[in-house]
Amino acid sequence: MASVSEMISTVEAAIWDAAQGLMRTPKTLPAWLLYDAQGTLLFEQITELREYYPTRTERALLSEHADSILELTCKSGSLNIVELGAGTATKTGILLSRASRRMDAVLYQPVDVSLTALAIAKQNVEDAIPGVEVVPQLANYVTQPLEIRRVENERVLMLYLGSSIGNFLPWERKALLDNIRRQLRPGDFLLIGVDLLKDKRVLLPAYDDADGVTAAFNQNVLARLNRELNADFDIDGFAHLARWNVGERRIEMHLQCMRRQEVRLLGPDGETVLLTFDPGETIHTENSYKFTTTGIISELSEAGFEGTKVWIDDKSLYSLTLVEAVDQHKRVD
Ligand code: AVJ
Repeated sequence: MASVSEMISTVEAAIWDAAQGLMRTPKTLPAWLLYDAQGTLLFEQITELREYYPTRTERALLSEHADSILELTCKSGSLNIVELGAGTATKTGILLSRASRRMDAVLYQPVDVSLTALAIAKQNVEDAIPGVEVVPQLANYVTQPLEIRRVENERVLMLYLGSSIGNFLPWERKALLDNIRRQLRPGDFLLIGVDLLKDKRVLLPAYDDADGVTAAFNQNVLARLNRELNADFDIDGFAHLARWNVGERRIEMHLQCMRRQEVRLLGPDGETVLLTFDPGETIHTENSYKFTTTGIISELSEAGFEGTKVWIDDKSLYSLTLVEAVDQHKRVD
């Protein structure tokens, strides 16, 4: 397994890679860049905002249906849970503590790009839930293969919560689900949480809160480039913009340049790169796709998952979908 310092330098190289999106038109940055230590903390604050319903709705669904989920997925006395984009694992705690009450052994393997988040996750879970072994993995689950620890014939329950899959374009989503399926064995489970399609009057405020926390979260990506690539963005010169793209069924976050700016940043070989931003020009920093239950089920089935069970809250804001990996050869399409 790669050492932590090796993994960190991989992340650093990826940041320079990510900055290439600023040299193209239209300017873009990948959404994962939002989650450095500061961004992770700001996102935690977002999840507690009145306007941001996904986290609390998902938490309620998890706590209401934890026993059904465990009933369906635990076929023996122990459980092996892998979580993609685990963050600080606050929601997972519900499932883990119910699991630890029912099982002799629970192994929890959180995977995230944020070292800060993983450290908090490990601490939180180990302090609060005795009997759960936490094995964190610093990895970008999109670009890097996972190293899932297997316990003999144990089935894996993979969690992909928080509608994180909504960050990806449809073709990226397909590649990601195919990749997830390849890392699982027939009989393993995937529990995926997605934000449902709804009125933009509910969606937009969730991404443009009155307290400006989402704005700070978005602007922090420039602060990160200032810190990590020695860039000199005038951050206050960029305004947070949340848009509902009805055709694509996604919320977009942008940073809109208020006045012309020239920005310098340091390239990997110490060279200075000059970027110019025109007034009104935006940097597209995130997509957050919204789903229908039939849509997500068909994407999962295309990737080789079946046996669907869906849980939805009474306002139809959010859904949890549980599927089982099936033997690709035995599939009938
Ligand atoms: C963590 C990607 C699911 O899209 O709702 C929250 C991130 N961005 N507010 C989302 C986010 C702005 C969040 N995801």
